[in-house]
Amino acid sequence: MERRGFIKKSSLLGISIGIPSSFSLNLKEPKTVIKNSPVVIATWDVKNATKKAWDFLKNGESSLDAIEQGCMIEEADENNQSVGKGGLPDSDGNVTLDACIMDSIGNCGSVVFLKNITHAISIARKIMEDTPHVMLAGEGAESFAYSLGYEKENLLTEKSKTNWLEWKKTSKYKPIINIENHDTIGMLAIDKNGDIAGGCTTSGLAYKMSGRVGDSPIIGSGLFIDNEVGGAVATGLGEEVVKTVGSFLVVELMKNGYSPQKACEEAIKRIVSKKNSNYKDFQVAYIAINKKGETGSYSIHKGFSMTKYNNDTNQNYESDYFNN
Ligand code: SD4
Repeated sequence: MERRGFIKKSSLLGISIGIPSSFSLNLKEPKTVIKNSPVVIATWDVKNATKKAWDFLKNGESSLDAIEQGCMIEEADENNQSVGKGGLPDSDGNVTLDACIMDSIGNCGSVVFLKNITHAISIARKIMEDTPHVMLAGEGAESFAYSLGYEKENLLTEKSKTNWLEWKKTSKYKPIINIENHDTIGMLAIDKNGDIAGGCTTSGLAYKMSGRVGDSPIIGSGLFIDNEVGGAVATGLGEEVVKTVGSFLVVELMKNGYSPQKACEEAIKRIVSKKNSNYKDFQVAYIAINKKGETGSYSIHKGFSMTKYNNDTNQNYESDYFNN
């Protein structure tokens, strides 16, 4: 309550990100001691996904493997209507997926407007590892998946089809806070070596225009990792995240001394303090982790939560929020 009050009253001016005049390339390995690793955090209440990632981390697997495996849980869960199979479709009734992944040495892969394949996160990883590119879209991405042995699947479940047909009766497009932009999974993990990786996977906004791509597959917006600093992921109305390159902003703020919590708060303030911001009508949330394994999360509205798994404990934290 106190912090909320403070934030509401405090200046909403942005901070400037300066490059020290003595800037020089530091090619040495970072010396940070990782006290709180391994650890995994994710957007929304996704205990099965974080448990899966945790099991991988606990067995000494890499943060990258943990991220992929954790995200795959939500992609395969037909009850999660924001990710993978069972995702709510676009206005034409097509389920189209966006995803991206980043490893600890700055590699990234991304897939947009992917149809007929459940595990977009794995395709993003393969794009990162097996192609000279960062991003593949649409038919090209789908063909690439088939070349890897993936089979064509119908992602539109009966439940999502029924919801879409109901929506079509009015065809009114106005995503509802925490409802039609809920449950995209963004996940960040630190493994036993202290290496950070992250991923993000979604079916995007329900009933979006055909061809619409959100923030989730855009490196820097939906996800960003700097292994010497930390990582961040976003969820909510992607259009607003993209406008402030939100996840990069959170990581850059941490690089400039902000805690993960303060960095998430500042990134949300950048959105709500925009001239003519209609933030009362949409949700955006960030989660972040720094190299020490400290975590933070913040959302514009109540209703968002972060799931965290470390020390053999899986917990869901109601996020602190800006606006009631
Ligand atoms: C998007 N950011 O496509 C995603 C939606 C989301 O929980 O996060 N849903 O804009």
